[in-house]
Amino acid sequence: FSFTSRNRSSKVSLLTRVKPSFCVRCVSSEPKQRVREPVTEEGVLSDLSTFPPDAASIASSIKYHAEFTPLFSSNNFEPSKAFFATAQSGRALLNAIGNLELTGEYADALEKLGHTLETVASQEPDAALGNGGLGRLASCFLDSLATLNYPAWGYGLRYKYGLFKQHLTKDGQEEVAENWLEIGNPWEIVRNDVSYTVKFYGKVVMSSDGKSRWIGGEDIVAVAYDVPIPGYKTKTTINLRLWSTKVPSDQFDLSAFNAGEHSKACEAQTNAEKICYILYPGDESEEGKILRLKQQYTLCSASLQDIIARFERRSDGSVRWEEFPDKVAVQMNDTHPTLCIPELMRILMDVKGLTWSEAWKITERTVAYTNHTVLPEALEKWSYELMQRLLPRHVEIIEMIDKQLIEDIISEYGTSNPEMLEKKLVSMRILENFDLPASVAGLFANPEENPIDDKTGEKVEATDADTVTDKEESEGEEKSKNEAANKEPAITPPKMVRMANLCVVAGHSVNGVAEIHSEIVKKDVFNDFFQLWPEKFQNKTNGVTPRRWIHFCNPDLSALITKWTSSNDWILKTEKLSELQKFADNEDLHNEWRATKRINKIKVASFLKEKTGYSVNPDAMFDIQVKRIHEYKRQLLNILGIVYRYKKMKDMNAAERKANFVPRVCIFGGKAFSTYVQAKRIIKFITDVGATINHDPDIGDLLKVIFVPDYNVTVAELLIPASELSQHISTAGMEASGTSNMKFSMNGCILIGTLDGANVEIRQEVGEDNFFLFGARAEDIASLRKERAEGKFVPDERFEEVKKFVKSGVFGPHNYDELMGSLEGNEGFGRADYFLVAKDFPSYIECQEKVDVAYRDQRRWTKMSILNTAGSSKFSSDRTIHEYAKDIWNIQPLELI
Ligand code: HBZ
Repeated sequence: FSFTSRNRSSKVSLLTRVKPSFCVRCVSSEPKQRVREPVTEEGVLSDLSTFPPDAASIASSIKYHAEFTPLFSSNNFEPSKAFFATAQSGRALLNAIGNLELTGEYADALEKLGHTLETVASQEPDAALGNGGLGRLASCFLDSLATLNYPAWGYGLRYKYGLFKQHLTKDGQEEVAENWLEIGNPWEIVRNDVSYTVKFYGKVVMSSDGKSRWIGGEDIVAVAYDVPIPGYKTKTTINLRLWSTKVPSDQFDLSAFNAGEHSKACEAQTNAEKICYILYPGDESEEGKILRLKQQYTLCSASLQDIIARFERRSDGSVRWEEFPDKVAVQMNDTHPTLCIPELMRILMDVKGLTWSEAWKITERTVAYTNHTVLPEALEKWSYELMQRLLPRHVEIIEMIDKQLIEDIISEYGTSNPEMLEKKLVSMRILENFDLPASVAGLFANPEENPIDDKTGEKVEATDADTVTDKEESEGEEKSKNEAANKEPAITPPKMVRMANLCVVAGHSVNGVAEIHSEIVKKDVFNDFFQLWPEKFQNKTNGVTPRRWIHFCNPDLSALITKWTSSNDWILKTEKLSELQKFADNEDLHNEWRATKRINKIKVASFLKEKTGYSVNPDAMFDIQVKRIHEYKRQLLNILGIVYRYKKMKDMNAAERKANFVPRVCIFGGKAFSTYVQAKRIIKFITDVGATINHDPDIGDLLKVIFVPDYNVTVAELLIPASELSQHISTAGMEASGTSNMKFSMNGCILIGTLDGANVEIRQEVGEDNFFLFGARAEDIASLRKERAEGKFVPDERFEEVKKFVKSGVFGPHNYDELMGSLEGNEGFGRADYFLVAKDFPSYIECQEKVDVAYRDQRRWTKMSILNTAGSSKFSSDRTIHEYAKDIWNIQPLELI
């Protein structure tokens, strides 16, 4: 959307969602003062000095926009000095005009044109350029960066098809591609003047000056699409730069086309364009793997070229590379942008002529890494062979970094304990399943025979007694040959590149995203690195933007908070939310609080009716679990708890049922990755259970189970304000943080959860009495799993009953063998209840009974709800961003003066 004011046209917008990547910042030497840049080729992005325009001019702008989308003119561009990760942000319109405080004017203007703001807003597609928490976190960070006037940019890929749309059929989830760009995207500005060549394949050659040079075999072009991100109540608008890929114009094979070989002529074009077709293309096939690696490299290469070009432009002809890290920070949002490390090294050495050690110092000071998962299967590894084919020079650099790491480890630990040293090397090396370099291999060949003097680092000469005779040696060889002949041929494990290890080695900072998670990162996932470099490790507890997640999505609650805290300052200073504590028992607030929640629940009831056909009672408790479907998040525990409840209800007469149970509407939502079979079975099971219970006349309004199709940011904005209980019930130690837990708590929802991720801190902040806690603790999980695997665990009788009930066929002809089997650890059904559903089941259902008791006492419940909102101030992404800025990026806000 373009707002045209009297004498200037500025474009202000927000994106929807994008796969996350990384962040860079440049630091101005003059903090607190925003310097007007000379005109650059980057054009105008965010001069908002003439805002707000009046309603009439907005109306004329909207009308104008409907007919013609103007290209951006190129003056007065005020680029931010830093950049950050890409994001998944849901719809943009209400957020953008809300941040600019133009919602009223905009609504008036639309009315003059015969439309309501609500209808117009609902037309915007929820572009899905991210997967879940990771991408949405980056969006919240962009909102906070802009709001707090930090000089930061986001970079990402402009996928044509983001995350799939989820349809629910009788067989469960069906994925449907959605071209969110089909009707055009008014929030983006194509920058044909900002494009970079990205190379793949080819070979490395030595040039005459003795330097390595990479000659690429396949070139593509990455073109910038800019998405402005306006901050709240500030003139600052930052940029999210998304890359779209195409073939270089001189590479279209005209003669092939003219000769009628149309497909051949278009091949290069398709190859280039498919890099940005979809988010997370399936990577089971070799082609899929290549495509994903191409995506990652495109993002890293184009973004770094862009950053470096900007740094050079601002250096006024005398580039001092050693200052690069003072001006630029790259925050790698998970491991997807890891290739930034060898790419920055390559550019600095091979293109800018720096030495290895100069380039290494700069790279180390520039990049930092955020870890978002402890699941070993989610820590990315790439096939060495594939990477070497696609990016031969980068692999050389990675090998050098690996070699340097080996030297560092040896110099730290010495060689007197080869066993310990070997363990360290095996766990810490970037290259997995590789032989040791010749320089150190001798240490481990036969440590007994080749001791190394710790002090001199030299081999101690073997004595006569140690010497193996030729005969003994050949006998030994013969024996091994015979053994080998009798054995299955040994499978050589594939050589891999461990991206997370590379990030930890090269980054000057490594952070987890909640206190407990950062502790696990130090004590477990990267413990060897922590022992070597303890100073690198930090915690940065996640946060969410209170603009989108309270103020815009829950306007009635926002107004209530403003009324009871006497100002709307809390939107920027969330610590003011704690002022609600003093009214936690106030009856008037209670009444208003409950009325607000009820209005939100009524909206959800009509949404559910429209999407699923089910009618629900708005006076029932709204109990919600919405998140990606994953075994560790334990949607299975939730639904088995519901089955238990249902079974108990069935065992009672109508009067007993009514007396014993609080009516509940249990809402699920979330997508399963298309190849994650078990997650898809969970969806199917939930919908089957729902179909039975919802049609059972004995049950009526006492229990409804609804799976909301196609859960996305927009659906979250509707459900969260209506929630009363929300479930964050992952196996302890497995959820890095969670961010929806923060959004629910802010909106006065009470959480039931394990001591995992940010739950731990939420419980601390809102008070133990205002959080329903159950389940095993993270520190006990390993021994519980062991006990389970050894067959020592005896499941609770109630759990066994529930499984039997499911298997009896109440929920349809399907037998759910695979799902139920996974909880028993039967042969063929994977790891024996690895996620400890059976173990936590009794404490979960007992905790749910406490929830019912609390809900019956509406005064108690409302107080708990108020205290959740009041205690949620820590979870604003403004707090998180201030911490990143201070502890990792070393940047200051730059206010527009
Ligand atoms: O990042 C999530 C964590 O599960 C969640 O606990 C945390 O709150 C959030 C933000 O820190 N992680 C993801 O969403 N991860 C991914 O989406 C992902 C996707 C593909 C991968 C790896 C991770 O290859």
